[in-house]
Amino acid sequence: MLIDRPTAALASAPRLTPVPRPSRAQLAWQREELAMFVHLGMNTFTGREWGEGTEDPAIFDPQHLDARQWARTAHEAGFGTLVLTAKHHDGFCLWPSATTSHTVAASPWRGGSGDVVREAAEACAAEGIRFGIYCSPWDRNAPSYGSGRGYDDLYIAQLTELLTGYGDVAEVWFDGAVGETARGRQSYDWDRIFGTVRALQPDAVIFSDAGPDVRWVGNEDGVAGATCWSSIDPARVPTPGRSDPWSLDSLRSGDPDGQVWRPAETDVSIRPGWFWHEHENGSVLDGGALLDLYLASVGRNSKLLLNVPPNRDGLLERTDVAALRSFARLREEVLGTDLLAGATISEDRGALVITPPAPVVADLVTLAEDIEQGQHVAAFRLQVEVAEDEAAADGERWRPLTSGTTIGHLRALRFPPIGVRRLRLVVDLTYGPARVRSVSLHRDARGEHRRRADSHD
Ligand code: FUL
Repeated sequence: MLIDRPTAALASAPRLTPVPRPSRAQLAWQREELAMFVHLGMNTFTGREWGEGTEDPAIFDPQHLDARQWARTAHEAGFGTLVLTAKHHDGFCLWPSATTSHTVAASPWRGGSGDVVREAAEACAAEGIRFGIYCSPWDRNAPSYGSGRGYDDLYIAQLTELLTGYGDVAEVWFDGAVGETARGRQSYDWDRIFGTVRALQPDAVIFSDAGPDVRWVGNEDGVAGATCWSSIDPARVPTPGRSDPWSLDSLRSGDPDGQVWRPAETDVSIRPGWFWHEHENGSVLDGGALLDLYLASVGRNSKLLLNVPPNRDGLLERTDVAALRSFARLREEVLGTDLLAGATISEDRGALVITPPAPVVADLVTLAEDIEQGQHVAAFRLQVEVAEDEAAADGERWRPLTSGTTIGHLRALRFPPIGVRRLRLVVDLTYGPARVRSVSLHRDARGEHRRRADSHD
């Protein structure tokens, strides 16, 4: 239910820096909650995850490629953006780049006149979702890789083609992978790279470990930090590609005193690998597992970038499509019903008391903070009221239900099923005015099945 009044906090910590706030693009990015990653390329045909750069373009032939199927599946399952691997580490370009001959133009697909980037961009436009691009800086095919400026120029030329030839790009995705070559170790000119995106697609959000707009969550397991601030100290992760615990910890949790707004994106694959491999067809996450990922990422103030890779025909597998549909259905079943609908709110000793029209049984709570003015809540608790004869010796009728630290765009917390007559929200600590926008209770019947199954083990 929506909360129509300010939420008071018992204590307030002084902020050491001015409060960062999201830009319009960052807000739109986060409110979308779900984006689909599409890994397709040489690896789809070689069965590898990282190609060498020596693969023969003759093997790239996804004969039934249908980008409309990808975009439609994404859209129908509630995903707002599709991010395509225009080039992976093997350097093979899914568009006919003028910068290299290692592209789709040298493949048999569509007789050498195909362009996957164009088909994907047009499919997204036709299906009403946004389009994003991942063009790997690490390139094991480019002869100039490792030479410094020569490769920088090539990479900027590729980005320029991608950012000027395919309409609006909502997200530009960078990883920090670097390869050693006989020529040396390429160090990327991030200022120039980010500057190129800003100049050519000023409304796009730029993702990398080091932002600038959106940060990596620090792992590929699909789980954001239980504490997850959208603000971060940029000095802790100044460039992409660092894997020391100091950086990963910062990416995972953010920092309440961070000077910049840089929310976390959680990238994870629906399959064990990022690319399609036949032997992984039996290891596709099902709808329930995807809902768990959603609660552990979006439900921890992050955005979920879920990878769903097309097969050698250029199509998403039936299993993957079915899993996405079941994920959408489950989201609707579990989160689409707010058991606190129609509840009334009152105030009690600085806390909010929420009374549903009739007692409800719930096992999941979701809270949302109004983040337009920044993220402030650092600690909160939820309590349930027990009957008079169950009250503590001192007459206290509020029992702990669950508690957490940050809220942000969304915070989801599970607990064993419990009957709730009244719910009390206590905000213990904030770094600014608390603005809890909604509190909802849900029932995820799957939890009970699982627990039952567990108890049989
Ligand atoms: C990483 C890459 O090394 C993986 O192959 C994959 O593309 C993942 C999303 O990003 O940096």
